[in-house]
Amino acid sequence: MTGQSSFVVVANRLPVDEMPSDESGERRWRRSPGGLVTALHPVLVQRDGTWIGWAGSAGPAPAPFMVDGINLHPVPLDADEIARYYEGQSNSTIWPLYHDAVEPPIFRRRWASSYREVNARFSEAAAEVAAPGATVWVQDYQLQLVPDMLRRLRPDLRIGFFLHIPFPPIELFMQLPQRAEIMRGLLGADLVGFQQRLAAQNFVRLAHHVLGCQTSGSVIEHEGRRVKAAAFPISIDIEEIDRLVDNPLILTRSEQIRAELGDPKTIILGVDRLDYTKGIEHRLKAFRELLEENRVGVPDTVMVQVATPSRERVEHYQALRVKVEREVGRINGDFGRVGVPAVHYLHQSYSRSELVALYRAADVMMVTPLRDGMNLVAKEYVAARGDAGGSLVLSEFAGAASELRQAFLCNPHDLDAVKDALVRAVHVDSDEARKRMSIMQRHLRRNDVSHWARSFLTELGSLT
Ligand code: ADQ
Repeated sequence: MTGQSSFVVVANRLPVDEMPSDESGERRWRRSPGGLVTALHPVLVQRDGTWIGWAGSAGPAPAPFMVDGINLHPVPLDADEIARYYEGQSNSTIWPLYHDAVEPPIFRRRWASSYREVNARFSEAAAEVAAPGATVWVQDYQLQLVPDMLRRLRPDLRIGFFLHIPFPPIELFMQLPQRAEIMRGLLGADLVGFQQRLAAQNFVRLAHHVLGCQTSGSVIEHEGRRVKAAAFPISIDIEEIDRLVDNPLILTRSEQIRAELGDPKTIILGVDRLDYTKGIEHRLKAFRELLEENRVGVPDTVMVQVATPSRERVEHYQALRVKVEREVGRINGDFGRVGVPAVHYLHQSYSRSELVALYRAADVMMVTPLRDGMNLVAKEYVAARGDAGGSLVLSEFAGAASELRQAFLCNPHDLDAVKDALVRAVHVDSDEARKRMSIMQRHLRRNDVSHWARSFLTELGSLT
């Protein structure tokens, strides 16, 4: 059972969005925006690669198809599996547990067994399309059992795994009823990549603690093989942002946004998926206290919070939406004026160009997650500020904080620290702001998403 592709990506979702079907009723797709697919596109095309993933709707999967030179191999999920494997085990057990349990993880045996079944299905699909000796790159927390399952089906393959979210310390990971199974699953890979060095170290320690593996530095001995764990901090598609920023329409749009907001002196911006790990409530509370203390005031200063709809059927997310919207209402009730709200709250998705126009309009970008694997919004904001304007307030608990050291860093749990960082970012003199921004931009230019993909694949290819 071997296929044609010498390079295979396995991810929960295919990198395409469905468009309305054409007149003959044929389904139509377009490549979704995103750094991951942009970075992998050249490798996929050059090596007749295949991307395996779910197409996004419940029921039978469409037949394999091709978009932009990439072979797409859909894996079906039925409604029960979406509820148990995806919303349950992936997003109500693993997601909160791996993010410091900022919301309590929920453990259900039925979810775990659905996760196992779906992981087996993805593994079988990969085993079917991979050519002899192919490289397979498995992505993220929804598919942690795939490396081991796939190795059992196809010992000839070179298997990499990359975790986009944090990997927790021993004390937290040990809560997981499937802890040994997950560790064995990941150790099926030759190379396990993380966003942060600390996460890779947690993984090595856990391999010893849970399975009794011998370890030496970043190498783990498992079932007679050597598995390497290392950090590969993900990044953004700089060229895409450059192209957007170079478009005069976007700069016009950004001026228009400022005018629509009443030409305030300072625009503070937040852009996040509406997720409890992103610290949206803490940020709003910090802004409210600054208004109460008259350290900032409407209409000179306004805040724009974009909160992208996310995982709307998961309970924690429904509760978060209510809390965030209540807080926005409270701030606007207390501090807004007719026609001038203090917080503009937008529960919507945007095009890439509108997002970049917002980045260019914002004087201060607030990225204050309680825990985040990387946080690409922080990197996108810096990349969009080729004018070296603007300031970034960044949580120490975002992976991006290890690289963007010139941001105004703060502990999002310490409200006074968030307020101080915000005030410093609002009042920083323009020379200093420019210097900070330029250093961070230089870093991103050398470390974009193609660099990330190349480093991972080179390391995977060089392992013996
Ligand atoms: P996310 O938790 O989704 O990613 P993030 O890294 O910030 O978080 O990426 C979000 C992406 O969505 C950004 O590219 C952003 O521009 C886009 N986006 C956000 N709001 C939008 C809106 N309203 N409209 C359109 N686009 C919007 C996970 C991990 C992160 C890790 C990434 C990549 O949680 O820590 O950085 O994967 O590995």
